[in-house]
Amino acid sequence: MPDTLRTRTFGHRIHHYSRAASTNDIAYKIALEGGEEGEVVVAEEQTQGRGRGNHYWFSPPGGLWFSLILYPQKILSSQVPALNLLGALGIAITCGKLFPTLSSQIRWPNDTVIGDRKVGGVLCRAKCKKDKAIFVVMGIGVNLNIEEFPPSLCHTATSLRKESGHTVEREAFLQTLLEEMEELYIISQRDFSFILERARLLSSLLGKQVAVQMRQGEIKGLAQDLDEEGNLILRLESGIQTRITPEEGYLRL
Ligand code: BT5
Repeated sequence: MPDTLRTRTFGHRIHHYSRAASTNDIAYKIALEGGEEGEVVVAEEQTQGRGRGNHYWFSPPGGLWFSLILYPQKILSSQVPALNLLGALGIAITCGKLFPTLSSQIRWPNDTVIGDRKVGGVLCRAKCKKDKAIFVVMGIGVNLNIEEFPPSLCHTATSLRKESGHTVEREAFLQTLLEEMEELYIISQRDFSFILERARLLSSLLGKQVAVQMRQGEIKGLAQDLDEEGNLILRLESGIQTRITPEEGYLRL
C-alpha cells in the first residue's frame, strides 16, 4: 500500500495472495492466531469465494477480493449482521467518490448496487463468546474490471468498468475504500445510528414494494425502515409490520 494511506490501522498490514480459496478463511485463521485490527488479506483471484449461506461468489482476476480483521468494542453477536451494512455503505461511498457520475446505492442487507445490478457484496463472519463478538472478519468483494459474467449473473451483476467505461486501478480503489471504511467504523463504535442513518439515505429499497423469500415461503410488502440491528422492517399487505433478519430472509430480485 502506498505511503499516502491515511488510516490509523486499516491496511497497515496486508497479506497478499495471487490466488486463494477464500480470503475470509485466511483472515479468520490469522485472527484466531492473534492478528491485529485492520489487517487485510487480499487475493487477485479466489477459487472458492463465498457469499451468505451456501451462495458462491464469482471472484476471477480483475476484481477486488479482500477481508478485513476487526475487533469491535462491545458488539453483541446479534449486531454483527449490521456490520454488513457498514461494509456495503463503505463500498457505495467509495464508488461515489471515485466515480461521481455513477449512482451507487446499498441494497439490504449486504449489497452495493448500481441501478439494480450488484457491483459489490459483503460477508461478515464473527467469532463469538456467549453473546459477544470477539472478532469479526469482514469480507468485501467489488467487481472492478470484470468484463464478462457467467450466464447466471449477467443480468444481475455489473462492474465499475462496465458502468464507467474506465479501468479501475485496484490499489487506488482499495486505499480509498480502507480510508472510508475506517472512518465509518470509528464512528460506528460510538454511534451506530449514524451508520444506519447513512444506510437509510443510500438505500435502494426503502419506500419500495419488495418480495422476500423466507424459509416458510415468500412474503411481500413495503420496505419501511432498518432497525438498530440492521434488520429490515417490512409492512405487509395486511398492514402488519414485520422485522426480517438478514439470516432469515433473502430478497427476491
Ligand atoms: C455476498 O453474498 O454478496 C457476499 C460477497 C462477499 C465476497 C467477499 S470476496 C472476499 C471475501 N472472501 C469470500 O469468500 N467472500 C468475501 P450474498 O448476498 O449471498 O450474494 C451472493 C450472490 O450474489 C450469489 O448467489 C450470486 O447470485 C451473486 N454473485 C456471485 N458472485 C457475484 C459477483 N462477483 N458480482 C455480483 N453478484 C455475484
